[in-house]
Amino acid sequence: MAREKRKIEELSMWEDARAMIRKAQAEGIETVWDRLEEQTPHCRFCELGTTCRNCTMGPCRISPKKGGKMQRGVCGADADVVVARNFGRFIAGGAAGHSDHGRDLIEVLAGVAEGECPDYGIRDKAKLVRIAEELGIKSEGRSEMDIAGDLAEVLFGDFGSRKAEVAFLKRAPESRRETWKQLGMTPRGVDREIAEMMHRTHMGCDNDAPSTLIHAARTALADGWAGSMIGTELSDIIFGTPTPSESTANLGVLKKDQVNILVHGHNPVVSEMILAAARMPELVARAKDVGASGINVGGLCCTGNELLMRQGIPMAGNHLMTELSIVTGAVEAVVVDYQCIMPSMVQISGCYHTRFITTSGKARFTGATHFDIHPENAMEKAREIVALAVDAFAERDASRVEIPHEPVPIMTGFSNEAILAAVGGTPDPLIDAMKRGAIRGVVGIVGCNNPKFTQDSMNVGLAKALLKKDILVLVTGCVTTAAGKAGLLMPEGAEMAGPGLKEVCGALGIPPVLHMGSCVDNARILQLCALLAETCGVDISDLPVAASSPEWYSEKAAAIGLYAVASGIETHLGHPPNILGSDTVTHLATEGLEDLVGARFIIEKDPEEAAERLDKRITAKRVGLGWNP
Ligand code: SF4
Ligand code: MSK
Repeated sequence: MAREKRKIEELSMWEDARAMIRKAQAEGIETVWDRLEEQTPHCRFCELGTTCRNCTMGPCRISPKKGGKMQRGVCGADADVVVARNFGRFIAGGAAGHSDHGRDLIEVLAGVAEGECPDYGIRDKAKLVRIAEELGIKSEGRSEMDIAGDLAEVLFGDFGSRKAEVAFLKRAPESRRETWKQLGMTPRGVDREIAEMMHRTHMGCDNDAPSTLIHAARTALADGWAGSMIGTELSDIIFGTPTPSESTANLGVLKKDQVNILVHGHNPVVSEMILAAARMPELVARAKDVGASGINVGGLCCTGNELLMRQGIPMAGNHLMTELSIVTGAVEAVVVDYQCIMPSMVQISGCYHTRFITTSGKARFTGATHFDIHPENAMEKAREIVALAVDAFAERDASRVEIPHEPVPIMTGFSNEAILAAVGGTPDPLIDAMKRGAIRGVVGIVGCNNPKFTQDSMNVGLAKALLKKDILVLVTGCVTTAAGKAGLLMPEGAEMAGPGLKEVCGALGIPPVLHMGSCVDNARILQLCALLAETCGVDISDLPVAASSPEWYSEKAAAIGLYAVASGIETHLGHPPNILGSDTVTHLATEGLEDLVGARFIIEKDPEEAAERLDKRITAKRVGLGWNP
């Protein structure tokens, strides 16, 4: 029987999205939902994770029918081995993405130290000194540039093979590090763990699913405690540590009378320059010459989050809004760096006057206009890009412009430094609030959109359900815009919280959901958990904290989930990774890891039920600490 096509209301919970899906349909523009429809049903073997293409004796498929034919690949690998290998490579892909992003920041810092990147500098000097000292670099009597150079060297070392453990691992509680050591999970070097994952999963190597999964966790930990953490800390040093500020979100942030430039991707190295160029008087004057009243830079996905956190730019949308933003007909240019950028955006841009501009040699798109941006030429190229966008304004077809909705206000900028400052400089007041049950627990809701879900329904549904239980929610990545559009990123959102959380938010003037940044900034959450654990004298797995990625889609999100679990943080996923073809792997992920690392994955597609299950964990941990449940 043919499946019924999903109604527009089932595709997204947001009116701005629905309006643009309607417009796309009316204009004959294909979107992510159309392609999902065409791809459904997906290959069952691939969904189960039991296809293997790791050599040319195959490709092979392992049948889910126990005892039937095709129980092993040509080489003899069974379902457990195939699923574990696929999952390991999936994690390696995610860890590589975050970590290569982190490496790009080290290169900028090294370039700044050597005087080769005049467009960049050190905006948070105190943090530079603090991090350098933390990593054993002397700062007294030395120039900033010398310190920055040494810091870059130490962090470059985290990518290699010469260390017993990555530098920031010292931030984890001793007991956690001991667990990792016992399990052979200590991340030694980012590139080393990723390369070893690829090696282990070559035909004829690691043919024991648990062993492969332990290394997958090690690879993910290299992402969380090194690649991502380096990305976050160096972005703060170079571009400034975020402090609370207000902005706006949804497609209504686009301006009818201005040149609209959307920055998309993950790394602030390019987007910070685009923003700086867009604020230059000569380019604003050029915009006025073509009839616009100014230049408006808005954010998409995580590059948007980076600039929102530090510069307060408005957020046009998250992952599933990226195509739809162009459908407004009001976008002169989409400027991208890397990750999570749908290739279809090139075609959709081509249906309008929108210039689709790539900036990284690592992320070229056929049909895009490419500007090869390096730290040495960034501002010069950014100026050219903004000029191109300004000139495109003249080609905008006013009859095709539709900007839905008024933007909603949001509050952002909650770095750990800002959170600690808000509670008086130490974690003690936060812990006191947790002890007395005003804040019963903390859950980080992070990650993506996935067209398989009604956009943001899980992200928002889970956040709301947790708040009611006096559980403080931290968000990063694409959940940010979801929470913002739902009114949860404003202090007034505390009205939706339980009495304890409402009281704390009211006293501090903060929202019940705190925005902590982009995908790499989940490292901030790791660091916060480590700090809370150290202050309480316990392991991270003893804390009433949890994580969730309700609508995740990417390899990076899986890596985040795995480093959270391996760090002792129970993690909910709205749907499973492609592992269900192996009982061993599925059991390890959802049960067995609890015995090894003190946390596991929960898979649950209903937000209320997920909140119940996370609450159960939080309650158990509170009891374990001797706090009232
Ligand atoms: Fe098939 Fe084994 Fe080759 Fe994979 S590694 S494609 S299971 S023969
Ligand atoms: S951008 S990884 S869709 S959060 Fe970081 Fe959003 Fe997920 Fe990409």
